[in-house]
Amino acid sequence: MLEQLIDLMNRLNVNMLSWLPEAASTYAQAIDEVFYIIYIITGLAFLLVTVLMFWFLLQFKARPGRRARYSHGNVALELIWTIVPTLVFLGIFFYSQSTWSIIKYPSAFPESDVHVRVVAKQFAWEFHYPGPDGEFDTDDDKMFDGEMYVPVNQVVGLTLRGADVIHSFFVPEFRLKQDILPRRDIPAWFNATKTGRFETPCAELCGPGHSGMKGWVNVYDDAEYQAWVAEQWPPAPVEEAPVDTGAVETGQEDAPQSDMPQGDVPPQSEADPMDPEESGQADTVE
Ligand SMILES: [Cu+2]
Repeated sequence: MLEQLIDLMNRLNVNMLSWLPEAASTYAQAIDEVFYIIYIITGLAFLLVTVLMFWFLLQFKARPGRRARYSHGNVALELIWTIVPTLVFLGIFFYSQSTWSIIKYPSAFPESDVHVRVVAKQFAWEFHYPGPDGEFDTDDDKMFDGEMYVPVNQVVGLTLRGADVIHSFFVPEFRLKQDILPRRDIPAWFNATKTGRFETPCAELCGPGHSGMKGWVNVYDDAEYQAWVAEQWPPAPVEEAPVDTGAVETGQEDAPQSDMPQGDVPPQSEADPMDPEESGQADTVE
């Protein structure tokens, strides 16, 4: 019924209803339905009030011989206009409760294999990845400035952390918006259903650079995402680690395969500059 109504309004090109950006997460549709229902209810209330107002204006305008009359009120009318809106609000509450809870209550969150820590600071987004060990604040962590990379059709668990003032993480296409508070980790999640590049503007006025505070969520398909992971955390150094600790000689024996170790060194040297940044930022956050 609702879908048919939405479809009809879209076909009639009722522009207010086509202003929403494309829906690209698993719960976007449910959020939109709640939005449409509230929109239709408030739209009807607006029409009713406006029509009644003009009708009263004409009906009770000043006329020769008509005197003003004192009215104490009408108990039945007052009960009706108290009870009806109360029921409407309760209806909206119960209707939206299931959608709200799965997005906002951590106990209702789905399991996720991909975890990203989002650090908001004046005026940038940092996206921290725990690396292959799955643990944050370890040596294999990586931080990406303003760019998040996630796989499509997978639950992505977020930890939203504020470094200074209140910010708000917002991905319009996912219908995900969550305030970020300083000194607090707030969990969130999404499951993107479309690949692409989605903007994450900060949605809370956070200072003079607020308007320039934005980042991007890059949603990759499985192959692209695996390739990205392999590029960021090349498997070779992990395999080589036991060789290094095992014996120095074997490490030298590997040396003739000069391409591999040389190829491996840059990622490590890349990783090293990351560490001071990482720990420095962690210090400022904590
Ligand atoms: Cu901000």
